[in-house]
Amino acid sequence: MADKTFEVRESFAKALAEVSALTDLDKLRVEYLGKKGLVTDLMKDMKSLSIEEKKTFGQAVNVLKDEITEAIAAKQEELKQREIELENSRMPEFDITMPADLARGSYHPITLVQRQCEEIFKSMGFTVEDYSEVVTDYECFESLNIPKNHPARDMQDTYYLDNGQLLKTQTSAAQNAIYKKYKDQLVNEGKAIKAIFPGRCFRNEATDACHENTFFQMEGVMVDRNISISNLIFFMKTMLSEVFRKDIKVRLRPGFFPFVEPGFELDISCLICGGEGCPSCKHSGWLELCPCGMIHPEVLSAGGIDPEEYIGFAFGLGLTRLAMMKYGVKDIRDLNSGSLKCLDQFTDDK
Ligand code: FA5
Repeated sequence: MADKTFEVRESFAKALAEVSALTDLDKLRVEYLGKKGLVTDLMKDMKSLSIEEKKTFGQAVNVLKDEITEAIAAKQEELKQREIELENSRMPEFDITMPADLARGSYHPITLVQRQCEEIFKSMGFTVEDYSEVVTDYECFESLNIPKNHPARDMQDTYYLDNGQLLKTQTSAAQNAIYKKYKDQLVNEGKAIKAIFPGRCFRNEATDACHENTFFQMEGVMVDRNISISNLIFFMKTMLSEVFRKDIKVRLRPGFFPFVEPGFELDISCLICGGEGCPSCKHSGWLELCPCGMIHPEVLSAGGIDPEEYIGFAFGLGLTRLAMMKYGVKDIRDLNSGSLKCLDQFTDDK
């Protein structure tokens, strides 16, 4: 019987020496240690032996089994190591101390304009709020005095999700939450609500030089006891003169939005064509930039603020269009294109 363990040991050693891949090693393990393997078979042979022989033979088989198990584990380690070395030898050599041979990254022009606006409004006491892109119908429309089936919904072709939520079409969707967040401070501490909330908006629009289906807006609200249209105009003027640092022509005209009363459209003279008319301004010489108005009493009520006591203004700045005007980008679609040709140029403005 001792010969049998010797034979199995010899044949295993030979077979192991020929293994050069992990998959083959596993096959070998099954061939020797598996349920129907050669070592297991040896045990079956013990039936015919005396008790004394069984003891000696059993011990010999167990020793063999341990040897094979250890040899397989060692070979497995060796093969894994070899695979790693092979993998490393295929990797290109690089020196991490060398300067990168890449074009420099840059902030996106919309990020630059957004940050600039945030700084301007922060310096005037506004807080910067963050808000989600997926919102409820209540947040985006109903709390803004736009009930179901209101015609104003047609202006914002909306991407609805299966669960009834939607991709926000306007940053105004954050207004209700902001009022609720700060109303106690307003009432108990007499602290005016002054907040801006930049964010990405989505509308199922046919795109052109000044319309994208994904674009940025920055909402701003101020609520206190004695707010007037003059306050609104002051903040709009300050923001625009800080952003452009030069004289630009603006015009204010009546505009309808169910969540403000009165409402205005604030347009700027197109800086691409100097007001002559071009595709960027739909050949009108003016670009709609920042609708605004005095917050509708229903909207304040929905936010838990008593409209008999408090009043406020709101505006919805088109940040993407502002970036176009500031940097002279003629076609809004270039800004979302990921085109390095366009975006690389903003590197020095970091
Ligand atoms: C609104 O979205 C209102 N929520 C704005 C508002 C806020 C009014 C607070 C009153 C009070 P409007 O749909 O006009 O309004 O969009 C506001 C601005 O976002 C536009 O003037 C424009 O600058 C920008 N904008 C709108 N649609 C697009 C688009 N498809 N692509 C790029 N910019 C857009």
